[in-house]
Amino acid sequence: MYFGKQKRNTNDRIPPNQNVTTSFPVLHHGNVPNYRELSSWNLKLFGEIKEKEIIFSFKDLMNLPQIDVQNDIHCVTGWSKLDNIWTGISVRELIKKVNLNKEVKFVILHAEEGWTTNLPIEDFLKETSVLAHSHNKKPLTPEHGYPIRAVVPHLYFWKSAKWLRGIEFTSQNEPGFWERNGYHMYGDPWKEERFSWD
Ligand SMILES: Nc1nc2c(c(=O)[nH]1)N[C@H]1C(S)=C(S)[C@@H](COP(=O)(O)O)O[C@H]1N2
Ligand SMILES: [Mo]
Repeated sequence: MYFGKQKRNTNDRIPPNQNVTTSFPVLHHGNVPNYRELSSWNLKLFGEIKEKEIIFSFKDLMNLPQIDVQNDIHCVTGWSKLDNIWTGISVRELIKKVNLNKEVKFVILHAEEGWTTNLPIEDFLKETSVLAHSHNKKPLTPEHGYPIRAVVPHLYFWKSAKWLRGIEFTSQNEPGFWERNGYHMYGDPWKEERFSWD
């Protein structure tokens, strides 16, 4: 599946003040988790949902329908990487397992070490959003988010939480880690929404 902008030429695919790289930079705050095995790993869905919380083991997640999505990613520090193929669980499939309360308007993605990021639920539910376990057909390396990372490619890449452990559904837009430190609450690369004052 290609959900990207294949009809546009390469230049039209690069948001303002971004430079294309063919490498895959590693960028994060904190430590890379070291998982020996995944038996105690889980993903918790919680917040304003009827079930209060739903816990998926790694195996539960891998039994959900898998998709491939191809897209471009844009880091707020100025690099863009084109034509990534991510394989994982479609967020739209995952969400079918949850009964959201009517007031839910946002999600907070929770990663290891308490790192968080916030985004509107409709952005998270786009058909391009995926909980990826593989990049370009290879399992994610520890630095890039093994075993599962979010990929929300139409927003700056800081919204794509590596080492995802929780998805919280909220009615209020609460800033995550970088958002509390001056980054934009939304982060549209086409509008250059880098910092809170942009
Ligand atoms: N858990 C976690 N996820 C994170 C970050 C982080 O600090 N912690 N940094 C974000 C930022 S700023 C970017 S640009 C991308 C980088 O992903 P990469 O290292 O796979 O290129 O991860 C995002 N996801
Ligand atoms: Mo970033």
